[in-house]
Amino acid sequence: MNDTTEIMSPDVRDRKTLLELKPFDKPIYVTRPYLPPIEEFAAGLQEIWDNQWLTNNGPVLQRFTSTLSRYFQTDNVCLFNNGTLALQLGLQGMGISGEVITTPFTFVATTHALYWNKIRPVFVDIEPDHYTLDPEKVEAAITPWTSAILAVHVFGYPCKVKELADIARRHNLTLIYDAAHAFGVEIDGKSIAHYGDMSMFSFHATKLYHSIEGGMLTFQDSGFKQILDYLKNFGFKSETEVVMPGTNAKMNELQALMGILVLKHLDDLIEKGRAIEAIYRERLADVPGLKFPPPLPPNVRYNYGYMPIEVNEAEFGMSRDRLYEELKKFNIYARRYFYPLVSDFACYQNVQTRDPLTVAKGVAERILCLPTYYNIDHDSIDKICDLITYHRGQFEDRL
Ligand code: T4K
Repeated sequence: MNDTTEIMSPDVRDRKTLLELKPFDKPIYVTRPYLPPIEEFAAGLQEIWDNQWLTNNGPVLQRFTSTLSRYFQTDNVCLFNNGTLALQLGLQGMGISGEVITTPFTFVATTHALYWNKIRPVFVDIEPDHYTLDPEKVEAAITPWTSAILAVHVFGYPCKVKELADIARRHNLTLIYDAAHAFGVEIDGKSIAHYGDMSMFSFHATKLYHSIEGGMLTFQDSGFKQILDYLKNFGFKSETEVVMPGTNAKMNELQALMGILVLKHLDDLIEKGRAIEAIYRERLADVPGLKFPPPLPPNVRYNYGYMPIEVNEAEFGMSRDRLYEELKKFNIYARRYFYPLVSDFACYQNVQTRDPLTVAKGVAERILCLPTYYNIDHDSIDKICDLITYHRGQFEDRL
């Protein structure tokens, strides 16, 4: 063993040459939607054809609602045509106003839902391990105008639910979770849907669990369901009565069918994601300049919907953006979720933010979500790791 080899990590020692690494024939995306066996979908379509009923609280939608009620062990579920409208209408139905404390490290729809309710977002910083709202920063940002906290279980990583619940209780604030990424996640054997006053789940095609497009609210107050049913159906109470200015946010029968079918495969999808994450973690653990979120505590059941890593340019020898571009040359489409921060988008730049958002700004510069989905084969994951390791190796050679 010579001196140079001694200081190299095992991954770097085993690294492939660029000649051995060829671009993928087909694009490797950050995610792909799970598609159930087409025969199962066809059988469901036949039923929809027979019913000649496509939307407006049809029988498949009703079955889907009962299935989810059983899954989440609550009747307090309401389905929508997407997660954005679910959150927007949930906020509206709860009468949230004034200021809401929220995270800038999320998909822009979280903040848009506030905007459409004329609520002022108050962005505060996240914690560095799992990127969820920092409870201390939340407490420091409370003013007499604060009505709620809107926290995001980003990448399916649970927020600090106990601390946030405690703050909400002490300051009499409503606690709302954007759980768009967190279907299937549990804390202490209890679904994440049961934390806070209301949670929104997205069933968009890019999510681990999906219904093509779709969204769901779960909530604590059973009286709230009636209001949500009005809001998503133009405010109709009966054929001749409109009790509030609602909109059209109904889920249709085809979405509901997909949702029912994908649910049957959820455990398998989670298991496949777990195996993929294990390969990434093993292959890239010792690569300098790459950071994985620390493993979650044993009381959390995770869903493995995303595979975020952080790229530290100084140690990795290449910026996150450069690595993202290099991967693209090999037909690998990793994604920089969530860069830019929502607070940096043109439409929110004029929102006054007292918190310097130091952690969130750093994470947004370093974050990269690697491909993970049920039918990506393990050789492809290995090849992505080879390529990342190759780039770090190039840097090591230059040192
Ligand atoms: N809150 C949070 C925290 C969210 O992340 C989201 C949505 C929401 C709220 C709002 O929920 P929804 O209203 O969407 O239900 C995607 C999704 O469109 C969006 O739902 C999601 N978050 C966000 C994180 O990601 P894009 O712009 O990255 O999607 P797109 O079209 O670039 O797709 C990503 C990759 O997925 C593609 O490169 C290829 C693959 N793909 C995508 C689709 C649609 C497929 O293979 N097949 C497909 O059908 O936003």
